[in-house]
Formats: sequence, C-alpha cells, structure tokens
Amino acid sequence: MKKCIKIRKLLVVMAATLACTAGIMIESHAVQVVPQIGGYIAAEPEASSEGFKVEIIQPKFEAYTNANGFYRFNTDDRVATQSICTFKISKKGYLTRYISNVPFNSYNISIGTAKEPVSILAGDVNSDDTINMNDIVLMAKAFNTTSTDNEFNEAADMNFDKSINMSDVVIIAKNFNKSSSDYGVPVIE
Ligand SMILES: [Ca+2]
Ligand SMILES: [Ca+2]
Repeated sequence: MKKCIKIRKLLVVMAATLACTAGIMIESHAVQVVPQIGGYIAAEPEASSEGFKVEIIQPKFEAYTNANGFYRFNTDDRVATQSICTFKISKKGYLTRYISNVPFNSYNISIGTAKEPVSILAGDVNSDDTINMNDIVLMAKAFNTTSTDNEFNEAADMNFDKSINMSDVVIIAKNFNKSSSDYGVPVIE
C-alpha cells in the first residue's frame, strides 16, 4: 500500500515537472520570430512568370510562383534559427539563379518586389548554368518541331507557344554567353 502511495506521489511529481517543462517550451516557442519570406520573379525576355521554383537551401523550403510571378514560403520556426540563407530559383529552360547571404533581419522579407522583380534569363536548355553553343545545338535539333513531334524539346521552347522556331532563337541569342554567376544582386526588402 505504502509503495502504491509512493508511486502515485512520484507520478504527480513527474506530471508537474512535465507540465512545467512544456510550459517553458511553449513560452520559448512564442518568442521566436519566424520571418515571412516571399517576393516576385520575372522571366526575361518577358514571358509567363508562372511555375518558377524558389528554394531556400538550408533549412529546406520550396515555393512556386503564380501567374503574377509572386511566391511565398510556408516558413516555420526552423527559419528563425538562421541569420542568413541562400536561395535558388529555377525553371526548365531558364538560367538558374542563386542568391546567397540573404540576411533574415526582419519579419517580412521580399526577394524581388512587384516593381522590381528578380529576373531570370531564358536560354539554358540543358540546365548547366550557362547559355552557350550547347544550348543552341539542342535547340537546332528540335528546330521546326511542335509539341506533338517526338523531337520537340520543351526546354527549348522559350516562349511557351508549343513550337520551336525563330522566335525561340531570337530569345536565346539575347541571353547568349550568360552564366549563373553573371546575375547581380536583386532588390531585397
Ligand atoms: Ca546550358
Ligand atoms: Ca516557341
């Protein structure tokens, strides 16, 4: 019987300790500020800005742009422990853009704004972070095809009109010889 009371007392103490710890945890959770992160992306030359994949490298988050080029991450408190982060923006046929050392120093962070979106260059058909002859060769292979042809290459259809023709060549020529390292620093607010 005594043993039973002892165990009961022990359980009460344990429960109280657990409740106390949980309380502290909830309290410390509440004071963490989770930055809200989003922004705007624009294709260059101007085309659909929908479907760009925006990633935070560490901790890992991803979001996609809507028809207006707008994106927003569903961030959680894993972000609150970071002071800086690297972002990656990519889409098939586009030159991947990396934005490093973005400081998480405010509650609302916009990488690219509606007025000054982060531009992403069209033309990297083979996704090797450079727009060069290899991309032209791939486009040439698919030249004069439409989406129903076997040789059609979606990544070479720069203007998304489901056919690969001179309009796509003009776009790739505009961004020729650019690589991911040529991107400057975008507007971050
Ligand atoms: Ca390339
Ligand atoms: Ca096209």
